[in-house]
Amino acid sequence: MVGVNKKKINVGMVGYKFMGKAHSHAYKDVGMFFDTAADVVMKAICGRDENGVKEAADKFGWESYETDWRKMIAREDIDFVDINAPSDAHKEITLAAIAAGKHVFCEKPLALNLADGREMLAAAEKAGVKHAICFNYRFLPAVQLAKQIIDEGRLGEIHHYRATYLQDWLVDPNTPLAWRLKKEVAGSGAHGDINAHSIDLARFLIGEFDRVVGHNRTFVKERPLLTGSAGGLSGGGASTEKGEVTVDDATGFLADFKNGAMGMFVASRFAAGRKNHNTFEIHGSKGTIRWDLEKLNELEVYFREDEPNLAGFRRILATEPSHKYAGNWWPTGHIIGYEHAFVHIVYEFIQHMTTDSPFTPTFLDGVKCQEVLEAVDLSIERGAWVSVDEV
Ligand code: SOE
Repeated sequence: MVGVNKKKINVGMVGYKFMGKAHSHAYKDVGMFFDTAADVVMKAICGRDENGVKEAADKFGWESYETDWRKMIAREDIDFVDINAPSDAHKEITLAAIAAGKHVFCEKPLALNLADGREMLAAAEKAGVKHAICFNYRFLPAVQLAKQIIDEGRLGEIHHYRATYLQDWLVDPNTPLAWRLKKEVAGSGAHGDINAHSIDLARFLIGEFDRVVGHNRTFVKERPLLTGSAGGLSGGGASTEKGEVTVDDATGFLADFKNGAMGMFVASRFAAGRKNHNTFEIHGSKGTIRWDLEKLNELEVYFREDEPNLAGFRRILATEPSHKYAGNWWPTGHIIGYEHAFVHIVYEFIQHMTTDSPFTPTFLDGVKCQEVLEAVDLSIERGAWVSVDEV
């Protein structure tokens, strides 16, 4: 609820394309649907291309725009900095924001590598600023319900955790060489980009990883260079010149969890027909739950205690007021979408910054995720299992 006498909290954001739009929407909507402890003010949006960032400021409703993030971070009227520029910029911008005493909200993956992520976490903790990483999928009502079911023991002992994150935006070899395909910019390909989400959801839902062993592929080794800027996953023009793809197109791995569960993960951008197929299926001694981002309001459940002649999977539509966050939107059955998870994480981080309420995922979760990502990479180099505690 927006109030005349409420405190204000001013955000400055670096990035204005795909995630910049999703985060801008969250800042605009959050006060309309959630009773925040402070009203968030969209003070400044920052991007290198003045025409592009000016258009975004006008379209998304930012009070001002900057083309130099250092200038924006130095502004007295900025309380926290949202970093959703490409991954190679996360560390430098985040460390500068922390040094300026700002709270920080960073898109995933936290950094290009584990050492950088650990440096960012240490800096945030030393400075005493609040820090968050945007693992948005934790904040969907059906995923929150899955966690409640597991935490209440309704699945019993967890035996299996299986996750896929499948897209198909690169299956065409003529799709240009976007920044997500360059190791020096993205850090890794499907692995750091979307296995990161599956790893975070697994940690959120069933706990810590013990050891992993993986494999990966780069199916298309070179692609047309990109001409012009591409906002989303692809788009932009294709040059006649080609450049090398320096990241994985797909990475799969097996995992053992510290609680004894067995894990299987695969992330691919070559799964023709799968558009944003982020799924998990969890089997326990008392039953099973399954979730699919492409049907994000639904949770499939199976409980062994059901009468045998009535036993079977059933679909729970997580839109009841009792389902976390769902009640803030619409009456039951009026479903929500991908963008609403960003509103929820923004709400929780605003509360964390202004009331010191509990909040995860913080940079620690970003580092824990990076540890699993790098343990998988090391296992691929060695061709053998790697303990996550080793990296
Ligand atoms: C591209 O794979 C992407 O935009 C990811 O970067 C996001 O984190 C994911 O939520 C959707 O797909």
